[in-house]
Amino acid sequence: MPNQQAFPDLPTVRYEGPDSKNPLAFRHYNPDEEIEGRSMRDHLRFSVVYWHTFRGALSDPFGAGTAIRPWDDGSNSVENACRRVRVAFEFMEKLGAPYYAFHDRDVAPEGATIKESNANLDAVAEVLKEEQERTGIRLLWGTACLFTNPRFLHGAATSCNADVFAYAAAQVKKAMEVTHALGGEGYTFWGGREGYSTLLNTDVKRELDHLGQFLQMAVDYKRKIGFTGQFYIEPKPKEPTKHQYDSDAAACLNFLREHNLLEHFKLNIETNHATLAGHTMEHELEIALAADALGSIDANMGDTLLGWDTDQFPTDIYQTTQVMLRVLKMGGFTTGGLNFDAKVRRESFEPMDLAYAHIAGMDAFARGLKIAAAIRADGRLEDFVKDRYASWDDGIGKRIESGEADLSSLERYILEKGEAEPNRSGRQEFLENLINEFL
Ligand code: XLS
Ligand code: NI
Ligand code: NI
Repeated sequence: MPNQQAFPDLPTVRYEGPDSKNPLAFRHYNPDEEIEGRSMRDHLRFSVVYWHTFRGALSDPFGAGTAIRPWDDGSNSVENACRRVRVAFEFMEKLGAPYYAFHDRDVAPEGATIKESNANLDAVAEVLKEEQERTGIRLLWGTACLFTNPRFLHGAATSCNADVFAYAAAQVKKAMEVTHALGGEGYTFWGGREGYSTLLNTDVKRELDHLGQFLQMAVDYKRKIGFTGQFYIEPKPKEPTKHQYDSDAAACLNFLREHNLLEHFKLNIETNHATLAGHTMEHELEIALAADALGSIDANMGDTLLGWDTDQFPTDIYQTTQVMLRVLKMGGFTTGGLNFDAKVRRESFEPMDLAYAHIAGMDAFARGLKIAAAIRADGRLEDFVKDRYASWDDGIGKRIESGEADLSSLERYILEKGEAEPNRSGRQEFLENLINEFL
């Protein structure tokens, strides 16, 4: 299928403003519009994922795939993979997404040997490079799929089988080289099957140490080849395993610190993973931010009534507002972006559903960005929080923060005072209403 024909019904998607009734136009994402001194394009840094969008068949544990993808012949050939690349770039170009992300095995078929797999990847990477140059679309991050092939059934870096560790290392080496060659701005490590299904057969300490060694090898190799992209770890608490070692932001930070890796990694936080961990997305973002380790975001959302990683397109404006408040607080992305690690529902099986889904996600985040910026410009929320901590700005609070106090001096202080200052109301409902003013 020649270029520009896989999505004949998809025009170049343009901004038409909030009153537009055109479902193939943006009502909020206006790439060149400046917010807080930066274009929306640069704030949001949207990225399309190759795996869900171009490889997802829309199957579920109860049924076969439903997706209609006329350009895909269903074969595992390199030729089919190369054709798919052209289609992906046609889609992303029409959508106006500046970035994409892939796993090695999404873009190119796995061969009978790793040698063959590497050759397949090189062949497809040539086409990726051509299309990147043609369109100006860039690679947000690359990664290696270390969980689909049955050899990884016990995990990759945390496998009980040392040969599997070696295989995974070889695969990461190649995936990093290809990411580097394509000018990738980052490289992600998501734990795949790095975890356990039962502790009865698991040496946790040994597995965690192996994971630390594995990541250190990646850091060393990165330096060796001069790859300057950002490394990310992506927390997820469970699924496919019962427990994943990189369960949440706090667990990842602790792991990285313990293994002296913290300076080399930032976190890639995914909304549905946060909720699977029993946290809100804003909690995970705040924990990452507090450690100066927020790198990138896998933008999606879950369903509170379904207990798994449903990876839905993010359309909840309340949620996108919360996310963008944190991104703005951080001062914006540097290497990261909003990567739509999201898939259309099994019932949304037509090619055009991919367009509707991305437009919905992009507009929801654009709107979240505008709302977040308005909340910040208004200043009442920020002032409230600042004021809530006023007791730390001078007097005893200031002395504690500056390290001048100790238990004895604090005892003297409170003996003299008799009782702590009365507490002020947290005003939660007032604040919730304040946010609603902007929605
Ligand atoms: C799976 C993860 C995965 C990573 C990339 O749940 O979200 O898609 O983002 O390996
Ligand atoms: Ni993800
Ligand atoms: Ni996920």
